[in-house]
Amino acid sequence: MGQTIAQKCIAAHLLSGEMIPGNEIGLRIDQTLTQDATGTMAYLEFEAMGIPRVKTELSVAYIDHNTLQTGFENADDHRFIQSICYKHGLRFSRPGNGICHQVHLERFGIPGKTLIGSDSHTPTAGGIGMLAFGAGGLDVAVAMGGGAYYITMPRMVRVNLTGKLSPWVAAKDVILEVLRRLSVKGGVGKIVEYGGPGVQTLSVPERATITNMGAELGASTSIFPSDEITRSFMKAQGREDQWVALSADDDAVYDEVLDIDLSTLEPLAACPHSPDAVKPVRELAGMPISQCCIGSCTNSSLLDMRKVAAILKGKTVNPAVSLTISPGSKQVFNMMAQDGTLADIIAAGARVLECTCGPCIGVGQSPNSAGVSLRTFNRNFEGRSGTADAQVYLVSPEVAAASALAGVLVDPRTCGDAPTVTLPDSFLLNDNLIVEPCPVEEMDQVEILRGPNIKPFPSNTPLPEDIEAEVILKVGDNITTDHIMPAGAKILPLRSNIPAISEHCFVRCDTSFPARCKKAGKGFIIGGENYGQGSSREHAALAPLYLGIKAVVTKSFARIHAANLVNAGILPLTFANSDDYDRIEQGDILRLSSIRNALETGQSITLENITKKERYPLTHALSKRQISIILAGGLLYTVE
Ligand code: MIC
Ligand code: SF4
Repeated sequence: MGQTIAQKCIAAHLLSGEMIPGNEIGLRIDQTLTQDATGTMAYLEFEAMGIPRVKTELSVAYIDHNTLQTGFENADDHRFIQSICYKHGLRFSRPGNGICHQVHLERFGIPGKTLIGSDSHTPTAGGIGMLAFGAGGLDVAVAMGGGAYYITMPRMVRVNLTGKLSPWVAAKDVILEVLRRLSVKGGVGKIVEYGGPGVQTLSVPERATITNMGAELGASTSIFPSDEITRSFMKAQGREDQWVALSADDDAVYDEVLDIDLSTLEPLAACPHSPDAVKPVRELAGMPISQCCIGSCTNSSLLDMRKVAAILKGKTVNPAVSLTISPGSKQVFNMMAQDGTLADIIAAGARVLECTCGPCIGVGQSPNSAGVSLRTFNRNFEGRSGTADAQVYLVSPEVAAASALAGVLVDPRTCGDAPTVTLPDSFLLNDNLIVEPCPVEEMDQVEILRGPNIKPFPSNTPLPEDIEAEVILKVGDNITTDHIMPAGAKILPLRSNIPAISEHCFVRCDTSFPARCKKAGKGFIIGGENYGQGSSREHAALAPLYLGIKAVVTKSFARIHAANLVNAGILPLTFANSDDYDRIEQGDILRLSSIRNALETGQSITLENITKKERYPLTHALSKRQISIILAGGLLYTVE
């Protein structure tokens, strides 16, 4: 039987397990990446493992999230990460070099190789044919040390692309269409693979926009074939020698097939507050807007910027609108400066920001109260922009730029001819913001620079035999890690300080959560479907751990968050009958009796509601390996 692209990559990297959907498999990881907001923890964990040099083919640490530096914290973190990289054999991408996923695609991604990154949008590299996963920092630390990365063998979805995008319709509209059809839970437990004749009409940056937002489907990852288009992109990046062809076998078998005729698509928008609340732009046209933000790891390529510049050229941004532009990388920024597109953008009145995540993670540019913001980003969760009542719509760069001029949401198909822009035959190659590690013989002399905000990883004890505790919080469906552990300019500087950041845990849902946890000393969280979707931030597990949360019981979990809970030593359990969720109230006292024994022996698990005098059967998806991690109190206690 033939294989899919992902199955080929998995087979070539398989260290343990069988490639049967639902089974745990261990993969050899060729490359890792981190960004600064998750990186400090990942490197503290790597240090705790005592491994002198990274064992991967390539590991890169990017500084792209926390570059605001309103205090010493971020700058201290940058110096810490830089010194770690220098000593332990990683490349360091200095602040100003760009957003991790964009730079990785340009400079380091290799078709057929495996990559894990401590950021949920790591699958962006699937646009160049890499098998790339978002993971918690601890999993990345283990992979840097040469250990396997474990996932549940996913099922395979094929998105069959035919036709060609019409003028003014963009790659963003392709992934918004997939989100509209599949929803934010539709990709859970699956790898989304793109194929069909339509693939040849999409450039690598366009493919990367699509794989980037596969994260919003909840998919394990997304991947495109590596073909002649990939080859010319790599050639233009001076890396043709690293190109390999990669495609699915003709008789590959998929669990699900989705057909999309590109020529039937139209401009789309994801409405507040979920990436799958997708509507045609034409239905929303005329809506007044006050902000447009163009950039983020989804849409910040040179191609995107050139389209935007062509739309803005010779015009002025509407006085009611603030338009920000964040190029994805120094390469993009520099080329915009050289080819004049930057001048067109500046002349039109756009506010040009650094090439970082910026507004996407709430680091600046929060909209006005109840403001309508059009963003080319990938997430529009409530409050993520930093303004609690802002209305964020996710759109293509074309829609954002045309609307910024009009002051209202416009369907760009009403704006005349679409800009025709192309990618260059060769990109500007200048890796001077990548710092190489020190020679091995010098590493002992390298001092690690630590700031006072960097606090150790929270400790845990082995899982007790019985857990009796209160339900400190009950939440609904689709809780994001932005709810659990918010980001933004005020909270992000505390990413290296779990005691301090845990004061903000769940405050978007309930401001008294941290105080009530501390008072109770231990507790349960009850959640609905798709609990923990969104970011890979392990802080969404470490802060609850620090606050005494012992188990989270839900209707279902998002993949990366469930793995982070296990790594932290918090039990992720699910209701066998999802109606039992309704029977539990916040404040109820729950009990898990003989839980160690039940996990070790595979016996059924029952949750006792002492307050209501009821019992609910529970299930879990833990592998044997994960059970031993939970029993030990977390992954760090099992690494030799
Ligand atoms: C995000 O988009 O939410 C982030 C910030 O990039 C996160 C990582 C983090 O929380 O640091 C992600 O997507 O994993
Ligand atoms: Fe940065 Fe936003 Fe991309 Fe996350 S989604 S990596 S915050 S640009």
